[in-house]
Amino acid sequence: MRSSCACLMKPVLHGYFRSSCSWRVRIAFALKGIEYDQVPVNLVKDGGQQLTDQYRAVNPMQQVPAVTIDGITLSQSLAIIQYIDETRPLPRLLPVDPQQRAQVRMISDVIASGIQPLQNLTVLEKVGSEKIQWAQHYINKGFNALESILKQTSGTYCFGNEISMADICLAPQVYNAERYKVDLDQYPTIKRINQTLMKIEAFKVSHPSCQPDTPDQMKA
Ligand SMILES: N[C@@H](CCC(=O)N[C@@H](CS)C(=O)NCC(=O)O)C(=O)O
Repeated sequence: MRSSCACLMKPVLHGYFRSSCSWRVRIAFALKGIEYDQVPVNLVKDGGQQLTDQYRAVNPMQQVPAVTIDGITLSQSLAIIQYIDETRPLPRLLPVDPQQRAQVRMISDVIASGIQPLQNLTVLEKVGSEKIQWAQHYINKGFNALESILKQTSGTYCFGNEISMADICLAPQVYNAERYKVDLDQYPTIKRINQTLMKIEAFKVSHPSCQPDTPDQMKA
């Protein structure tokens, strides 16, 4: 149930500076010019603060991000971004045309469902000593598909010449790829779009290197 009072409160993002899914939400807030508060959830400290009973009450999946907004708490970055887009319409993060909208969702899902979950902390812990090779393998597999999709759909950005949810997913995934030393020269379209995105203020201010919980040694 939404109350008008809740709509006046700043959204609260439960996130982690280095989490690519949290960065997606930070980019969306920045593009929309929405002020929000951050509650850091350290995914590694004390065995992982996402695993506490207190945080489980916020997000039963025990992952970040979660956002409290307009009196409700949402998890799942794409659901959060689409809620923000539907309730704070400009600038639009998804096209109006149903076919174009579906293509933006398709690109976003290739990343959010097909690539990112395979580098999740809990997954990599199960993989054990081969974790770097595992992460590289699945990022390369996903980027091969993504590169061929983007060759068809991209202009300046992932879908034509407007920034969309697809770009919001792309930049954090490229950040993860760099972290796992994936050779991005194999993916010229992904690399080109990412270089363009990295010059945009909303992507810069939301970057993992400059968040309230970024450790000093990783601050830009
Ligand atoms: N589908 C979820 C995925 C969320 C997710 O995987 N979050 C990661 C950080 S990017 C996490 O909290 N990992 C904690 C863990 O693996 O324990 C979303 O898009 O929000």
